[in-house]
Amino acid sequence: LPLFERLEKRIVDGERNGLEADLEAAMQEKPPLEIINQNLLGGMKIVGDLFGSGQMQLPFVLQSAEVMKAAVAHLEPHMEKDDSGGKGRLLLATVKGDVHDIGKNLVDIIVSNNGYEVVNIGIKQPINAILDAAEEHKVDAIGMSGLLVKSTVIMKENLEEMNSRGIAEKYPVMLGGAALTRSYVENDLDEVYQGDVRYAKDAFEGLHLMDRMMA
Ligand code: B1M
Repeated sequence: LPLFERLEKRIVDGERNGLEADLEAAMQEKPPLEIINQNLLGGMKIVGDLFGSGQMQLPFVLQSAEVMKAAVAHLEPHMEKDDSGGKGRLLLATVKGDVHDIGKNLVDIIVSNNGYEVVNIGIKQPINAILDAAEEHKVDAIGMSGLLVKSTVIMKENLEEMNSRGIAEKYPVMLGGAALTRSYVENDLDEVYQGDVRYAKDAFEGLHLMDRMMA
């Protein structure tokens, strides 16, 4: 197979052997972020479709996710960056009950490589842990990720909790993840939250949102 098709297939097949060599060759052709966006994410999309239609079992999805993570980790040091952190501080978490973190970690990479400091507290984070960390690290905004449909409900509950603690004005919130839609966030959740809540469809929109929210 040609290099870029092979890279996509490596994600689908969860095949790690020779991954680094292929990534090195790919970086001769295009920048790391283009490899992620154009080739690796395409592989993850196929995995999602195969899993969703019952043609792929969970352990294989996990293997694909691990190859994806290894690939991103290999590419990350080669990205152009402004790691000054001076533009503001963002807290990132995957919400309670949800383990998906590839997308959240991509947001971390893009945002922290573009002048922000990111406090990434990981997966399955209940609202108490999110708000404690936000307080402790004096963040300027809170980002929540979730891929399960039930995570969209958790996000709503989290916003309600922030309202009832009277801290909605203090923290603009950015939400992302495959189960969300723009209209759910910008219409339904916007009505719920007393502060500023916005939707990011991908990591770059996340960065642009930060630029707007921090302006
Ligand atoms: Co899961 N899974 N999974 N899974 N998994 C989905 C989400 C699913 C849609 C697959 C499917 O059925 N087609 C489905 C959810 C269905 C639903 O809720 N209706 C599903 C399911 C059912 C499950 C389990 C329940 C399966 C089971 O146990 N029977 C289980 C859930 C466990 C749990 O969370 N409690 C489960 C487990 C797993 C693995 C562990 C095997 C693995 C995750 C590994 C990991 O993340 N460390 C996994 C994977 C890999 C997937 C799919 C195939 C791929 C997700 C992914 O990484 N995509 C996924 C299919 C899909 O999403 N269509 C699926 C690539 C990633 C870059 O995209 O995260 O969307 P994404 O991020 C994007 C944007 O959304 C955005 O930026 C990124 C791109 O730039 N973004 C943000 C994301 N977060 C953001 C935050 C922001 C801003 C933007 O600001 C804060």
